[in-house]
Amino acid sequence: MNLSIVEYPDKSLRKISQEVKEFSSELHILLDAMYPIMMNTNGIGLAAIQVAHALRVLILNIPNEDGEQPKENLLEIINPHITAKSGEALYQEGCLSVPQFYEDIKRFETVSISYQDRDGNTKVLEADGLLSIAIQHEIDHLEGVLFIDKLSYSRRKKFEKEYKRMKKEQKES
Ligand code: QAP
Ligand code: CO
Repeated sequence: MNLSIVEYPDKSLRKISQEVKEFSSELHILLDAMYPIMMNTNGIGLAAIQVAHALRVLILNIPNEDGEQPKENLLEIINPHITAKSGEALYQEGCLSVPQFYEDIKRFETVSISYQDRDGNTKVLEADGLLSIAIQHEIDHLEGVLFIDKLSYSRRKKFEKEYKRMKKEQKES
């Protein structure tokens, strides 16, 4: 499967992703193709909609203390639901679909989720720290929401201006 990252302002990022009903080889092929694209682009999280598949599928691989991302730490999360959330945390986020832009975003500090794995088994996970932030960021993608949507009006305007300039410079070179 040949995947590429869809970048803002592509409107397909605004689609609502659909629940996975069949835990078939097609799903496994998608998951297996998402992993290398995330690693090769220095990502820690990727939702299927970012590779043009509007399914409630996301992967996460949070770096350990040494900054490494061994494949054993890969999380494959399908049909997630947030079951509990608490606290507040500010973290400088980025997104593979919004390259070269990072801003502080306010999220819950801790979230609990229930989800399914690639075989359809139900799992639960309580997360804090970067994993919690990443889960919330990726679940937003399933609803067509980007982290830039959470910026204040003035910061969003600043972003649009900087981003347009960057895209223009990319085209010219
Ligand atoms: C979402 O984001 C996230 O702009 C995952 O040039 C972000 O993997 C979760 C990336 C922050 C928690 C905290 C972004 C790579 C990767 C870029 C990513 C870029 C290259 C973003
Ligand atoms: Co993202």
